Amino acid sequence: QDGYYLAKLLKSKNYTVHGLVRRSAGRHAERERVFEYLDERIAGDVTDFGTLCRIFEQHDYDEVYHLAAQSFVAESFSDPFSTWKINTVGTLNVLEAIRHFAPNVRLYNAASSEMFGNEPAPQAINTPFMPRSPYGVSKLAAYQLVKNYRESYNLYACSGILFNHESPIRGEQFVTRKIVKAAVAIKKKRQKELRLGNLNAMRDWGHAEDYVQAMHMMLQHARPTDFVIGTGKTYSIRDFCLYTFDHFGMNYENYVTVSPEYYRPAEVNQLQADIQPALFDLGWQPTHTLKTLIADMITYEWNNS
Ligand code: F7E
Repeated sequence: QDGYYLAKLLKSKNYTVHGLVRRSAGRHAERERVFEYLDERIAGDVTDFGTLCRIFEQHDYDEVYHLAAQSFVAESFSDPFSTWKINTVGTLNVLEAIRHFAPNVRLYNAASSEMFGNEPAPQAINTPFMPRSPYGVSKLAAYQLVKNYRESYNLYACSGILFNHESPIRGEQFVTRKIVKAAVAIKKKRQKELRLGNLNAMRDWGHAEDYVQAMHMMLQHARPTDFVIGTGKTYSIRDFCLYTFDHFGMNYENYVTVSPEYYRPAEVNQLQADIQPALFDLGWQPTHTLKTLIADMITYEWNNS
């Protein structure tokens, strides 16, 4: 999702865009679509240090956006080892390869609001980090590594602590896409009910298309600086269900059931970004509200399912 919108943005600014792409046997249409704006696909994987070294040795990049991750929080509880390897060791591989072969590159690293855990909202750059999942821990270690490499080796390396961001092409396991997909399928009489986990968790949801703008702006900033990126608003999963089903004149309570299988061993209860530095120091602001985000997701789902 983020790679797609970022490549689209960079092409509109006349960049040449290379994407690091893992080999995959299948040709899933949605997976293919994310490559639409790439000038070149470079075969590789962030867990493979040798390949990263070769790539940075062979190309003279100006900017690197490190977005690769095992990004599903629930999966990180069932497979913490891969999560750590991809998210933390993967970031270390990128940093080491850049340090040796491309020390003048500008690096953006995708950090996450999951690093805050249950610290009281709103969360800011100086809020303590108390992650509640192997995913959050892996992202926090990667964030600290980026900071450490910036300070130790004088690299232009910074992290965006991004709160949840969604879009029509969000992965289908994430709660927003799951709700929108189900509401459309129920309206089209292809599905009868939707099973979800904790409806009381609260998230600060923005649109991925807005958030890639912030990534780009961070790399144009005079000094490498970490920023918190969100909308500053927070809503529950229940609110998201209510607005989405309401769009079709349906009451979500008639279709949504709560199932313990979707509960997590530890939950992050409320995320809400303090976006003052993003507004005033970075000059970025979101253009979407939760309702325009939902409308965008519904339109795509309706036309493509
Ligand atoms: O869950 C609750 C679930 O999986 C949101 C990733 O991009 O944002 C994302 O992480 C909330 C949680 O995203 C279901 O318990 C209820 O409280 O959509 P999600 P996430 O875990 O917040 C952060 C910032 C990242 O960095 C991550 O990479 O929704 N929830 N019922 C459910 N969640 C899912 N997936 N499925 C359910 O049925």
